[in-house]
Amino acid sequence: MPLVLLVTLPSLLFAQTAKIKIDIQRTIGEIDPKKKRSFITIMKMKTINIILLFFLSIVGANAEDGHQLWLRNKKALPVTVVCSKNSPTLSIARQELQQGWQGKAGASVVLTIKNDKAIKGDGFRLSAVGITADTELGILYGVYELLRRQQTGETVNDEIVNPSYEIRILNHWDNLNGSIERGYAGPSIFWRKENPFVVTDSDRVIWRQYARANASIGINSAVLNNVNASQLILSADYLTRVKAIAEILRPYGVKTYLSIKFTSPALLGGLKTSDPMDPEVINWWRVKAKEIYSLIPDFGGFLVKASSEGQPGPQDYGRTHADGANMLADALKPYGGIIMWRAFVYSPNDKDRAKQAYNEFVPLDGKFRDNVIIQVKNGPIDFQPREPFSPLFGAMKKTPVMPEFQITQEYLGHSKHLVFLSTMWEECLQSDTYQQGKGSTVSRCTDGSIYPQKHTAIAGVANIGLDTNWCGHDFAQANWYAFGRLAWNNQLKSEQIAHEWIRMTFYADSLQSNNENVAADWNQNFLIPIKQMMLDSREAAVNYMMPLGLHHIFSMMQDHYGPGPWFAPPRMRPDWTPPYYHQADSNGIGFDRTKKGTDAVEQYHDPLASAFNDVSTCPEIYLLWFHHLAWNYKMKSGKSLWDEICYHYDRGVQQVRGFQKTWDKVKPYVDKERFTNVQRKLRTQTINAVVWKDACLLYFQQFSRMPIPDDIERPVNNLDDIIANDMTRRRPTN
Ligand code: GCV
Repeated sequence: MPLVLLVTLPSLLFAQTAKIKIDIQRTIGEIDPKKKRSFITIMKMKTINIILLFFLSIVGANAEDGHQLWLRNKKALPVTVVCSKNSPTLSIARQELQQGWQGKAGASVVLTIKNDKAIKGDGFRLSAVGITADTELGILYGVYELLRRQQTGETVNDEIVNPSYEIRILNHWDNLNGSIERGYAGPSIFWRKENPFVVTDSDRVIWRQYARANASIGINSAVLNNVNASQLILSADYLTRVKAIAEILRPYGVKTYLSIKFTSPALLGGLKTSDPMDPEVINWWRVKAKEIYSLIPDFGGFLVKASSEGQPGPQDYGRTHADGANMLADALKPYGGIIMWRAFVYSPNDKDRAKQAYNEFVPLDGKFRDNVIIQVKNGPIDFQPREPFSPLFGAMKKTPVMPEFQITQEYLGHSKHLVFLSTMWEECLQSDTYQQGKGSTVSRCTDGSIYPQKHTAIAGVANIGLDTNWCGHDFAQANWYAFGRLAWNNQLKSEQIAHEWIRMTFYADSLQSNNENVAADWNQNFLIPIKQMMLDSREAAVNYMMPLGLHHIFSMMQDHYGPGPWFAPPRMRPDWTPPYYHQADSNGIGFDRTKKGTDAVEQYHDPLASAFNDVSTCPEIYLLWFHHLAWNYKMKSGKSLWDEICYHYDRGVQQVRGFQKTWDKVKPYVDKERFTNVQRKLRTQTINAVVWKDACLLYFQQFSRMPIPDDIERPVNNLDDIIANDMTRRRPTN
């Protein structure tokens, strides 16, 4: 805050308060005595508000660049930490308690490592006086939980807290030259083009901060490089750098994994083939595994994108996914390593891309080694704003399947749009597959509750880069946070996650007084509206991008940012063009995946298969995913399908405008930097939402030939202009 304001504000405040006092005295003499009491109350409130505003203006003036994420420095109270052991992890635990204690001043916390049958894996027993766990990492997670509860005002009862998944992993799509595929927050924190093998102090600082942030939300693993992998990652120089990274991540419990290229034996090792059945290839991987584990004894394993989107794989040698995965699994087995084999496969020849992963993988159920997990994207296509869950989650009985969520907003406005993804992941995790009858949710099918699984895991494609605030958008940090929290507890509600994140990210140190008015005011005027904005934000994006089950109608298939339902360059493979997905023509719109169409519904268990198949029971959120319907099809609301589409696009625009208003109102409660950054991004988002609406309505109107309902804002863009100038150029830079 400028010095001049610091000096003048108190005197202004004093003058204003004194004036109010005089006003009160003057006025109450003149008014009806019955009204005096309420009048005095109002005037007192006015005084309190002014004091609060003054207070908040000081708070708001603190510089915040977002780098501290949800771990912002707090004024810690004194605490005594009792722990009979010592280790790098335990000293982090101790230090975190001492630097962040918000409980009773002078309290003692006892950290105890001892076996307890009720505690699983990284879990712990929490009480007001201490934490017990089987492992040091359990202690560390318990410490973060305790501090979080203190900060968010949650109670601490005597309870066991166990994680839902054994492996809670971030996938970094970071290339070895420092760029990030689908990254919108600057270059990689792990790799760079210049001096790639020099490990600097600032590398170590950022890796440590990264590890701490992950540990604080329970993330315990990271794949350091892109699934579109270079064979070079397995070369000696890169492995030495991986070792350096692993050493920093280790005390925080973050295990290192790598993505590998299936043809590394040929490309890096100089072998004639990379056929997984070839003895030399098998041996090459064994030797490589030995080399890796000699450098990184706790190395986690490999993530593999094979026979997918042009990446080489076992099918190039006439082998199956199981042949490829098992060969690698055998190489890592002696060291306890794991193979995460991705099921993201589709070919241009298939009539329906949504069916392919299931068709390829279900026949292989039971054929994988027990250290292989199949990694499945939440939906059957590709991280769209809304998809039904992938039917593979309800299909495999003898092979563990792990969900892959996308934290980076490839299809949700990059780091320009405010979209809280927790609600989308919650929707997926809570979807019922009916695999073992009612209640077989995706969460239960993947966390070992339904079938015993040797390993359980969940992955999130990271949104992290070298940007000061890590994620590009201040609110995109909430998605990293939410992924960690859901990976730890897949039954959490987005409302709670948003609440925690806002409380930890925005509640300023200087607000941490015992003044109830300050806290109540902050809750009422900041926490509640901002939480609501976050909870509504994903649905808003669905509304202005692709409502009612529409999907993959983006422009420039390499960019996936703006609208492009028209995009179909000659000779492009059809499943890389939006018309393949929306199927709009003069008869109607939508992809017919019913029994009369591609029969994708058949990949779901009943009663879902029948519900999706029947237009009258298909949830409207998935309507055009499963059905091709006439433009005048009558919706449940009584409106025609065309009108309903129009109203959804319009609602999306209005929702984002509402977010702008919400944000502008909370200005006194936010530091200037973050306020301005978010305000600018919301402006961009609104401009973009209008373009999405205009583009889609004007394009589809060519087929529907129906008017845009009167009460909806008229388009402000012309379709030919939008097509000619893609949105990347029309959005302001921020
Ligand atoms: C890493 C989509 C993305 C690609 C990504 C791929 C995948 O197609 O556009 O960038 O590649 O998914 O998940 O492998």
